[in-house]
Order: sequence, then C-alpha cells, then structure tokens
Amino acid sequence: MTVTETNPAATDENRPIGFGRLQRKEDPRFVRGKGRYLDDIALPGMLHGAILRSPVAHATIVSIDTTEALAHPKVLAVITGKDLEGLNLAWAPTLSYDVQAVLATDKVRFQGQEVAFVVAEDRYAARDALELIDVDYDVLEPVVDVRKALDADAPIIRDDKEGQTNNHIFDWEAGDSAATDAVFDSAEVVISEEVIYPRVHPAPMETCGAIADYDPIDGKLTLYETTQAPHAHRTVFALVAGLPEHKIRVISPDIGGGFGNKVGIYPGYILAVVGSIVTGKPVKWVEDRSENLMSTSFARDYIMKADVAATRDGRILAVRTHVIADHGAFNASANPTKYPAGFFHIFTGSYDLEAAYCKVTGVYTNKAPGGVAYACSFRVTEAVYLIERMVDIVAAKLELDPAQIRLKNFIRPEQFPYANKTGWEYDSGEYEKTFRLALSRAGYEELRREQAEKRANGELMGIGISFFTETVGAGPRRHMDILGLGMADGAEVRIHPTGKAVVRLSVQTQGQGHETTFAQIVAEEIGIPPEDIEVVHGDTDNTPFGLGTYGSRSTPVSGGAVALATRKVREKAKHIAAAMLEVRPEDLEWEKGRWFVAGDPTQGKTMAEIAMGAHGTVELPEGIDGNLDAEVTYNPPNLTFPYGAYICVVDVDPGTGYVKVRRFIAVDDCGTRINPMIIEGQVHGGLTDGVGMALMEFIGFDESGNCLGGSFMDYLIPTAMEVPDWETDFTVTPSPHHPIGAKGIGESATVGSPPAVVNAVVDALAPFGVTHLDMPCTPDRVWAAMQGRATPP
Ligand code: PCD
Repeated sequence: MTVTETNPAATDENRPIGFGRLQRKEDPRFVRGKGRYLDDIALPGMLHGAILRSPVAHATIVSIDTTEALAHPKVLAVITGKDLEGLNLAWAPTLSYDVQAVLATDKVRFQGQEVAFVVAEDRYAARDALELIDVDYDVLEPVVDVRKALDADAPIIRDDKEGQTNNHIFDWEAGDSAATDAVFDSAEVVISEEVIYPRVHPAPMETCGAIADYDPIDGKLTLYETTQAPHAHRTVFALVAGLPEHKIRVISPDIGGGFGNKVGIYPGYILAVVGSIVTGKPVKWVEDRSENLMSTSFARDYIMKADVAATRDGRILAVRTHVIADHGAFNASANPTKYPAGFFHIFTGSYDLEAAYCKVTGVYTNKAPGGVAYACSFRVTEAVYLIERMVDIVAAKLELDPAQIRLKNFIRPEQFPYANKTGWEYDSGEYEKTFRLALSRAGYEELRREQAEKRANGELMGIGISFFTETVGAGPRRHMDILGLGMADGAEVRIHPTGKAVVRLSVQTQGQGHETTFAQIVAEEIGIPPEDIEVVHGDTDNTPFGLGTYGSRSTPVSGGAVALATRKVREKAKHIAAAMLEVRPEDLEWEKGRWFVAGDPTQGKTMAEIAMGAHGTVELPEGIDGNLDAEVTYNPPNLTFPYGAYICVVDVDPGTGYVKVRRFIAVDDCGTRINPMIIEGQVHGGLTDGVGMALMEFIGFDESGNCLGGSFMDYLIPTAMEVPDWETDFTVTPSPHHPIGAKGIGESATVGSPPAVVNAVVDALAPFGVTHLDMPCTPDRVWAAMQGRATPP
C-alpha cells in the first residue's frame, strides 16, 4: 500500500507528540507470533466447555434430555437453564437494563441461542457430547421482518417479561419536533427517502472466549476474558453473580481485534464461571466462527425514514427522521443509559441546520441480540450514513454538485464551539479547510471531467463524497453511565528510582497500539523516552478503575487521564528538584526531561536524578511524601468531535454490476496526533471495514429466521484484493478541552467511508436514474438497480 502524507503543515506546531512515528512497542511479540491470546492460555487441570445452540429462531422448549451426554466418559458436567434457575443465574442483566437468557429455560428466541453447556476433559469431547443432548422443540412462528414486529397479530417474543404485551422496547427522541415541523411547513423543497443500514457484524479475527478459574479455598475468581472493558466486567460480575468484587480478578490478555464485539458479557463467559464453580477446576470456553457471527452482538440494523427541508438553491434547513431499530431477541445494546439509541442524534452531521428531530423506536425480533457499536461511537455510524446519503440525494434532486452543497452548508470555523440542534456541543473544526484539501488531493474537477467523458462512452464511473463528524470519548460522567457506572477513566504513573516509568491504564488495547501511544503521552509530558515507559493494562488487580475501550474513548478519556497524571508527577518533581538544588520551586524552569534554575541552565536535575532523589535521602519539603507517583481519574468535560472528508472513486462493470473501488482519498482531523503511523494504520483498517460494509458484509435472515450470514462463506469481509491503495492526508484542529488536544481516530474511517462508497456507486448509476441503493452494493443489487428493478434481498 502506498502511504502518501504530503501535508506541509505536519511540522513544527503540528508535529506529532512524544517522539512521533515511533514503531509499535508491542509489535516484536506480535510479528514473531508470540502474542498471548486467550486460547494460548492453558491452566493446570483446565477443562473445556461447549455450548449447545438452538437450531431454530423461535420455539418452546418441551424437554431437554442430558442423560447420554452425561454418560460420555470425558464429560464432567452438563448444565441446562433449569440448573441455572436454581442458582438464580438463568437470566443475566444486559447493558441496556433488559435481561438475557444465559441458557434458555422456557423458549428459544433466536437461531444460535444458548441452550445447554457441556464441560469435558477436552474440547473435542465437549463438542461431541453436544450431539448427545436431546432437545424437544415446539416450533413457533418467528418475527423476522422488523416492520411487522409491532403489528397487532405479531407473536410476542418476550413473554418472559411481565407486562410485555408486544415487541416494543423503547421510543426515544431528540431535537425539537414542533420547531422542525415548522421549518418543513414553509420549506421550498422537501426530499424524503428511506435509508437502511443493514445488520452487519464486527467479526474480529479472534472470536470471543473466557477461562474461569475459581478457587474454592479463598473464594477468588480469576477470569481471563476477551474483553474490551475488564473493570466494567468485574463490577457487573460482582452485581450479577453476587461474588464479592475484591475476589474477582479480570484479566484481558492480548486481544485479536475487538471492534465492539468484545464489549458485552456473553452467556459463554458466565457459563465458564458456573462450570468452574461446579467442577472446581478452570474451565475454558472459546466460540467458533459461526457461533461468533450468529450469536454475539451484531451491529446497525436501522431502517431510517428521513426528510430534508431545503431551499431551492441547496441550503439545508432541517432534517427529521424516524428510525426502526431491530435489537433482536434481547436488548443487549451497549449504550450509555440516557441514550438507548446511542449517539444517533448526531445525525445533523457537519451542517448548520435550523432545526432537527429524530425518533427511534426499538423493537424485538427473533434474531441475535445486540446491537453493538461496531467501530462506532454508539450509533454514530448510522447517523453519518443517513445524513451523508440524504445530502447526496438532495444534491441529485436539485441538480447541484455534491461538493458544492456541502460547502454551502458546513458549520463555519467561527461557530465553534457549536451547539447543534439535538444537544451536542461540537468542540472544534475547520471543515471547509479539510474538505478543500480532500478535493485537491483527489483532483475533483479533473475526476468530474473524466467521468463525463466515460459516461459519453457508456462507462460507469462514480465519485462519492462523505464529510463526517463523530462524537467520541464518552463521556462527561454527569451525562453518561453504563449500568450506573460513570464514564470516567483512571490512570496511574509511577517513576522508579532509576528514572524508568510505568503507566497503568484502565482501558484495554485490542490491536490499536496503546502500549506505544500511551508511553508517548508520558514521554511528551515528562521527557523520559518511550522505551523506558512500560504500559500496563488489561488486569483489574493491577490497574485503576475505568470503563474500557470502545467508542474511540481511550485517547479522549484515558489519554487525558495519563497526561494529567504525568503533569502531577512533573509538578511533584519540581518540588523535589528544588530541595535537591536548595532553591525555591518558583525559581525553576522546565525543559523536556529536566528542571533547571531560571537564568542558570547548568544548575538542574534530570527526571532520573529527581526520581533517585525522591526515593533517596534528600530532605523533602513539607507535604512531599517521597515518591514520584501520581494517580488521576479523568472525567472529561465534553466529548471530542473528530471529522474527515472522504472521496471515493468507483468503476462499475456495466456487464456484471461489480463495483471496483479505484481510488479512496481520506483526509482526517483527529486534533493533536500522537503517533502518525498508528493513525494511518487505524485509518487504513477502518476504510477497509467501510468498503466491506458498503459492498459485501451482510447478516440476513430467511423467513424462518435462519441466519444467512453464519460463516465466512456467506459473510464476506474485504481483503487486500478488494481495496485500493489508500490516499490519506490530514489537518490538525486540536480539541480545546482535551489536555493534549487529541481526539479519537480509531473509528473515524469505518464511520465515514460507507457513505462515500455508496454515494460513488449511486453516482455511477445516475445515467439509469438511480438515486438510492441500499447496502451492501453487491453485484446482484447493482445489476437490479441498473435494470430499474427493486433491490433483491
Ligand atoms: N491515536 C493517536 N492520535 C490521536 C488519536 C488516537 O495516535 N489523536 C492512537 C491511539 O493512541 C490509539 C489509536 O490511535 O492507539 C486509536 O485511538 P482512539 O481513537 O482513542 O481509540 P481507542 O479507544 O484506543 O480504540 C478503540 C477503537 C474502536 S472503538 C474500535 S471499534 C476499533 C479501533 O479502536 N477497534 C480496533 N481500532 C482498532 N484497531 C485494531 N487493531 N483492533 C481493533 O479491535 Mo468500538 O466502539 O469497540 O466498536
């Protein structure tokens, strides 16, 4: 892949912090195949668990016969929902205040639902024994079509819940409905469309798993888990299982990709714990690929009906939308409490509107529960897709250029901090500057000329634009919590006597490079080289409390915590240096790595000397207790609002409908950049994800509720073959409230790229009169659209 970063501003004040394009400190173990993932861990005497899953989407369980399975010579336990009922563990709370069956007791409600758990001496025996369990199902009519879920005659899925008389979960709204309607009533142009973001899956390379090791003597549970949020999991386990929190240690080893899939607590994790308590031995459970795709948190699944009010010359005045959100059989969505539809209400995008209103209706269907924010800060992805598709549709209907209409409607630099119409305060942005850089990198005018020539020859070339604003870094704890846990993060920095440091994080890396970038933040603040700074994470016994890594919150929240903790250390170092130099602290000045006497630079102490002094024999001033450690819990004042301008060029094969992404230009602004190489990697990965969703990824269901995306034969993910050489660039607009000005970047490209790709495909199909096409733009769908036919399912 070619990496092109030509921004001349990338020097001096825009330089990356803390030693810049540092190679990743974690890579020596990864590139040698020496990472330690969950399935690499083998504890002495460890047993293996496997889950029996429902073959049907909706059925009453008449009986479960486990006799034969229990008779298998290598089987130690077979656990059913009835057994769990006795322990009060058959149902577990979800992150959205619903309950989810750990093992089905009365009914199964989606294909792949957990029905029984076998613990055996090895994995093969556990799997074999699943086939010896005899379950008698009485099959019921499933609810598959979300549009029919609220019909009066629809089967009620959640009859386990008292008072639940239909499949309705929630209605949630944001913005001002009346004010929005008023703008619509007098608008020159109103344009409407139904935009679908289909069900997709994060599908990380490593599937989910857990090893539970319960020690019956001291009652301590050590739980190895593929989790993005070890501390939150520990607390939830304490609340759910009634285990004392100080007796739970959650260890998250190396994670082979999370992408939101490893935020929730899945039945398999709880079953591993129950298995260990029952057998007195460690129990490992690791799901296979189909289990991952069919039962763990899916993403998206939003049907969005939207209207845009505009002037005839393309000034966008208001947007309103009603969304039907398919949450599957249990509402296991991971969202801050106040926001059952996540941060969807950022659907006003990057534009200065007069009014906006959204209503989201969540419903149950007989599908796997979720949905999770797959590379997405709680539904920002859906929001960005909606507004960026709608802006293009408006442009097409008004015969305006999609670049011009965006330029006309952007929030202007002087309007920041910008209060949008649904309650967000965007921290900073220079949208036009970033957008113009993307246009010039793409050679936009030239591309349009080329397109016109090609069209004249019957060739289908499309140019798609997307400009996105995200809201990442949840969040100010007064607004945001998950199950009552406020969304702040702790960080601890310790400087050892010889001047080497350790920083302990509450967040958990899944491949994005925290062991490098957090060392860089400390390095920048205190002048110790990054290689002398150890980053510790993923073990609740050894790290401060915090809510974990998702929604691109590590840099905005934990990054702030680390910067502030390090500044505390620096401040303390000043007092110790003053004592060592026998001067007053006010007389000292800081230069990277060293305090020195103002006016006499020869008189100074390096951090290493100060560290030794702190632990040595120097008489320390009042109130300085003699170490160089500090701890901070950072509760961010606001979220951060990274943004970007993406331009995609596609060629559509007129004979087959196959879409080839020829070029993709991505200009991102994530404020202060810590490690440009890591940022590029994050962007490349996210763009690949985005192309996947736009063109091939899809979890579908047949009318019986059978999952049609249950393996990588059906659920296509992109490879290097399907993506172009990415052309990336950037601008730097620091966050004014973040301690180092950084915003998140990990999700930007996944959020911003699908609309650029789809806009390009629709643009290519303009000669056929096509103005909208739903994802994924597979060859059969594109072909159907070219023939003027409805989208095939
Ligand atoms: N950075 C820098 N600078 C800036 C920002 C950032 O440098 N300014 C970097 C950091 O440090 C890191 C990264 O970059 O390392 C990222 O970041 P952020 O944005 O903050 O984020 P985080 O939190 O860390 O992470 C998370 C994300 C997410 S969310 C997702 S999906 C994905 C991403 O991340 N995932 C993943 N990326 C990645 N990568 C990898 N490799 N793997 C994975 O898994 Mo969700 O919500 O969960 O759905």
